[in-house]
Amino acid sequence: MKIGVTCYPTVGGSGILATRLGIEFARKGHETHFITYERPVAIQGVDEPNVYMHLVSVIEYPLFKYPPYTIALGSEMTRVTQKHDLDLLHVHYSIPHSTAAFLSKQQTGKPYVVTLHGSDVTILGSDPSYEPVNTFSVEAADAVTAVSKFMADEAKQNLGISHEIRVIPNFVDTEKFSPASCEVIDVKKDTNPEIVVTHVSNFRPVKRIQDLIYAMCIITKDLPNAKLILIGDGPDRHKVERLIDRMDLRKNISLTGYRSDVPELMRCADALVLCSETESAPLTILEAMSTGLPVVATKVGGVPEIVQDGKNGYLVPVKHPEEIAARLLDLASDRGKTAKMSENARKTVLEKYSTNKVVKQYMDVYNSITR
Ligand code: GMT
Repeated sequence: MKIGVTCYPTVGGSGILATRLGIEFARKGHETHFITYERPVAIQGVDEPNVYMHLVSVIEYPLFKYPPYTIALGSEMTRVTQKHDLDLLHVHYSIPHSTAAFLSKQQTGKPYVVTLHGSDVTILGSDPSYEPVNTFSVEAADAVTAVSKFMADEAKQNLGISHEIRVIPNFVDTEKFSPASCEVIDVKKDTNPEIVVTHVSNFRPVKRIQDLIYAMCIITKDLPNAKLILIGDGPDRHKVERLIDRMDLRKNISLTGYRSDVPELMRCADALVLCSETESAPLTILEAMSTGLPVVATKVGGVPEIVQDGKNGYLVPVKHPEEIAARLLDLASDRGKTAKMSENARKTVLEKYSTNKVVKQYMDVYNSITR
């Protein structure tokens, strides 16, 4: 089979998921053609067999305040579909990709799959600037999938989608993210921390990293050497750094920036915290759980579909740093329970979120619309 994949190549989990899925598909002997405005970050520096890249070019013109990207993308979709005889297009994040795929289908007759990931449904999808055309383009798809039940329900309620939506969860490479001992020198040589906590994100306001800093401020009263490793970067970084200084937590909190050794860093932690105000199916939670880390996460969106409170992690209310702190203190004090949670976290991922199990579900969708 030959598929065209479109996603946001440089920002966000939807692009990472789309890229990993396209690569897995190609590894199974199929052909994947990425149709994007840049080479996806998740495949930079890697040459994969059966994977092809087609970059969308957008012509600037003095009349254009907003160059028409949707037309440029749809045109590239049509060209690639016809030239390489693609069987289908799979677009991740509906705005504006589903509209470009719809337009392309009018010319090629080839089906398209839309995967709903997050703010394309919860925030932007219902905005009048996009709503009628985006909803129409999703409804007109040959198959629609969502990364969590929460996302599927939101699409029905928020966008009024009546199309059947198949829930296919996000997945993680369980070999790459596997439990092992900590080998990162600068974490190992640390001052015997009572607990090492980590957080990985793009530092957007929605992640509410400040709540985690407040939680660290609380726990360091009992655990003076507790450590937090913040991995990633983004718009809130300076705000976060200023807060760390103000709370005098420099010795407890390190910011690593973007790192290519996230699995190794996770192995040096005892828990991961994600305190976002909304999430549909966070990859970082799956990666941490796969590494055997109990997760402390806010009870929002699709998170409770993954984290079972008290079993493989803890759920806390959003905007309540004291609750995050209480759960971290529990994890630090009851090592027996923490070890059990760690085991359950890994087991959850192996049962439901491994690459093979999830890729097969997408294959079923592709087969059902190309037969
Ligand atoms: O929706 C967004 O704001 C961005 C989007 C992305 O591209 O990362 O995030 C969503 O999709 C991810 C991949 O499925 C999920 O891991 C994130 O939970 C989800 N983010 C939100 O719903 C805020």
